[in-house]
Amino acid sequence: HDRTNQLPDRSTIVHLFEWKWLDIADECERFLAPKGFGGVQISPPSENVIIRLADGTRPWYERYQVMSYKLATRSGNREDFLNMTTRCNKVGVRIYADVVVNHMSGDNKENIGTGGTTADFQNYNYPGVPYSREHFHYPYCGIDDYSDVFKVRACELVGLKDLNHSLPHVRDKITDFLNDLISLGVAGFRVDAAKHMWPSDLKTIYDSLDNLNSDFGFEPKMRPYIYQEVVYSGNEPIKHSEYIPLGDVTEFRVGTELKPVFLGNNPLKWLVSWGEGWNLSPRDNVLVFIDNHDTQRTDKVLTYKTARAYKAAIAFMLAHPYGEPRVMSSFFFDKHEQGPPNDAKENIISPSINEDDTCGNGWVCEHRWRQIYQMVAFRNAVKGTDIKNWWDNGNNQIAFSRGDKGFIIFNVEGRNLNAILQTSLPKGKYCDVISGKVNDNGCTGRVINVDCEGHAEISLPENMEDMHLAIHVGKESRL
Ligand code: LAG
Ligand code: CA
Repeated sequence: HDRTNQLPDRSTIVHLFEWKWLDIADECERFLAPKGFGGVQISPPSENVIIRLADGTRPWYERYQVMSYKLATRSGNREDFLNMTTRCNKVGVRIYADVVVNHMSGDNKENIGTGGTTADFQNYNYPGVPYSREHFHYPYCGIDDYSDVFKVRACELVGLKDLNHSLPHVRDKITDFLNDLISLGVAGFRVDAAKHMWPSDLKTIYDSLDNLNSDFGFEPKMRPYIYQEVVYSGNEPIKHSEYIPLGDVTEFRVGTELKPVFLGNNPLKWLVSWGEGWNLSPRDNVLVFIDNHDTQRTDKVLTYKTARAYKAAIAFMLAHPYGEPRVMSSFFFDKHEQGPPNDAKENIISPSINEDDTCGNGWVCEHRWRQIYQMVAFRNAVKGTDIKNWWDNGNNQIAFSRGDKGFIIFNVEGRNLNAILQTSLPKGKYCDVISGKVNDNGCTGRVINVDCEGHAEISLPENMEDMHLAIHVGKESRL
């Protein structure tokens, strides 16, 4: 396994945002494992405050307002959680928990959590943990200046009560919570709002974590994979380098940099130096993604709403060796705060699965889009290889191989692409994993012939459903 604790032949984590634990268990068995996904990032498992908006609906963001570390949310209870980790690990899919430990809730009209716990917000009293006033940063302040490192870490992020991690009691409660999750079979953590906590405090917490639980198939002495949410877009005093010695960091610039590229506003040829050459943090320390649950609600990145460019950007990210990739899987939303599909009793509605593998009931399920899950298989097939045969037309058409195992080509030029290119792949016929897939009769999409010298004649007309094409030596492509 690599540092992410995924199986050796896997490489991609999917964020099943707001999914229920039992649905995730089903998804691991029926789709994620067969398609080669390596892990799932789950929504925060800790009890959150129930928020009702003016129109009576529940916002997704209530899950970032903690009431206790009890595993009781709209995604499920402790038993459901164990069902998920057991069944997913059994089919080789790892679970990464989103842990919200920088803060508790904000002040809220209704005083009840998803597990029935109450609190005294004004008095900073959370008996469910327990925390009381002395466990929070004081004097109270809000984060109004990101150039002030002290404020970013010791003031309240959007009014959320800010824990003081220099106190052993606070660190112990958090450590117990994380170790509880480890005992239940998780493989690692997304540390929410890591930038808002001191690296030295986080180090103390991480050092106290148990090894992964071998009852779930982990080898002895395996450590949790920790990726820390540190939003950095340049020109800020808090940098990735402070957190990298402790674990990985989230590289948000992947999404913001690739948006203009795949919209045709920054020539693709520059991607020849993608990664550190674009001033991004070192590849061995970053989690990469096009969008997440926060950024998909802004106009900074590509999302399912800009599907053609989005699929290409994801394909590029998955085809490129830079970083450990995560793909987003969403529910449809019109309004920023809109929560997941739910019924009259406010229970989350499970996604339905259509004949063509896509989802219904309000779920986008980007990870079930052919152009996306087939690139997960591409990444698995080319694991361990470097970029080779870089080609560009000096502008908005590029192609490259991964060793002698995979080849991908993009056309954002606004005119047809016709070229004979070196792929380095073994002679044979390959099914383009973007326009189709392999079935009993061959390939439902375009077939590419590679000759005995590795050359292939490629045409990418400008008006195709997708702007890219990819082939590889795995069973999902080789005919
Ligand atoms: C994160 N990373 O550092 C999460 O990825 C992000 O989704 C969380 O914000 C944030 N940190 C805190 O965990 C989300 C929403 C906020 C929301 C917050 C708490 O983006 O909008 O704040 O969760 O639910 C909401 C209101 C605020 C209000 C606050 C407290 O939008 O106006 O002040 O609740 O009541
Ligand atoms: Ca803080």
